[in-house]
Amino acid sequence: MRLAAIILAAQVALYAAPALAEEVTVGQAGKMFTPDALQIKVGDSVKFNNDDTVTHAVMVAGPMPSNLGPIKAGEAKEVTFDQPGTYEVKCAIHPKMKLTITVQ
Ligand SMILES: [Cu+2]
Repeated sequence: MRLAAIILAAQVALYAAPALAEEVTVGQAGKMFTPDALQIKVGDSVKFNNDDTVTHAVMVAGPMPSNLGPIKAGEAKEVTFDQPGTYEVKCAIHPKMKLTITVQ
């Protein structure tokens, strides 16, 4: 009975917590970002999966620029967006790869 009360209290605390930051996954296959446009919230992070057979190098331009460096085939890197705005993401190796991320 006591254990049940503790579990119930823990569940209530979980539901009452503010919305947690989300992790959105972007694929890189066929030398393309999929999707090529994203809308996320401040504090969310984007995980760049390299599903290709070649290395990609993700560069993020915008209010909080970052250079993720090379991401080998089968690997992934993640970046958190703590500032709102529009970000243009490119691959430094394949300039045709483009992704726009809007952070609100
Ligand atoms: Cu690339």
